[in-house]
Amino acid sequence: PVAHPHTCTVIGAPMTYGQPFVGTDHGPEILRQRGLRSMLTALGWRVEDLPDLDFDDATTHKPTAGIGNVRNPWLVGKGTEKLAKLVSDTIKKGRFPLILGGDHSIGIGSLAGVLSARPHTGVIWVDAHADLNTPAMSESGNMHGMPVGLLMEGVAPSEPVPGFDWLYQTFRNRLPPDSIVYVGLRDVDPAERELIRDLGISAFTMHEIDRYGIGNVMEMAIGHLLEKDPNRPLHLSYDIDAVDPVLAPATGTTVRGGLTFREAHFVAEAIAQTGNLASADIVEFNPTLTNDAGADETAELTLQIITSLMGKSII
Ligand code: Z70
Ligand code: MN
Ligand code: MN
Ligand code: MN
Repeated sequence: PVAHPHTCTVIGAPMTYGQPFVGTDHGPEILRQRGLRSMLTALGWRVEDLPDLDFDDATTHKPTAGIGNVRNPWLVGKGTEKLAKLVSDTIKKGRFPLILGGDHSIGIGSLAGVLSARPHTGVIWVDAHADLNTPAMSESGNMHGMPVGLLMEGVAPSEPVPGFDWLYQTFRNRLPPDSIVYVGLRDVDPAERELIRDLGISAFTMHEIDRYGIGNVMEMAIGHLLEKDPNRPLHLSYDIDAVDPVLAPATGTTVRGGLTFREAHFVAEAIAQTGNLASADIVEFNPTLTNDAGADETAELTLQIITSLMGKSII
């Protein structure tokens, strides 16, 4: 296990520009209101709670429209640049960045920041979706479907998307295809499927979870990332849409047949138990897309998953 930090820096990343809906910007404030800080303190963490990043200042001085096939590239680009710097600085201070989305386009900033501070990081991507699109591949133009694609070695575009010069200057580290594992996939675009096959990316879809059980899947997933270096730091990116929409209805892209309540927690518990987890994002909670009961339930589940991944054990 890596020497684990004792201070967790909570980074609110209220991004909405990576997908079509408002509402994902309420995630950080709702999780804080529901007692995130005291739950972390109860687990033994010192907590540094920073003000949410401001993702709206870019609207005043940069073009906001889509460019080519990409929606809001300047807004996502400027916002994720801020996040990348903060994540990298936080890790260099010896702290654990806990990044609260926001839509999953913030993963561009998280991954860039993590790879800058610790190039050898292994990544666990828990999601219904592969988020492996590039602008050239994407059918939607939504940047929450591109964080892995923009950061992966051999996949990332050779020229910057407008707004992403920083990703070709200071944050040039990329993620090798053997340094990520997917858990929970069930809605993958044809071009993404081809890349996963061609690059041999490790993917545990819902089919493998059904076939082997979540216990074996997490053993294989973590084993894949840690086989060459058991001390390797791990980054977890947890899209709440990985969880079945019956349990987590408050998200932009629900896909039936997701993780059960216990599977959703087991994923987080298994990663916490490695002792290697060094940074995490939890994304795509959107309280405005369902009724109040659904929003409450999804918020509570998100908070519980965070406590599991930050070290809560049942006994
Ligand atoms: C699709 C795209 C996506 C989340 C939807 C969907 C991507 N592959 N990600 N919801 N969280 O538009 O690229
Ligand atoms: Mn310790
Ligand atoms: Mn996602
Ligand atoms: Mn998703």
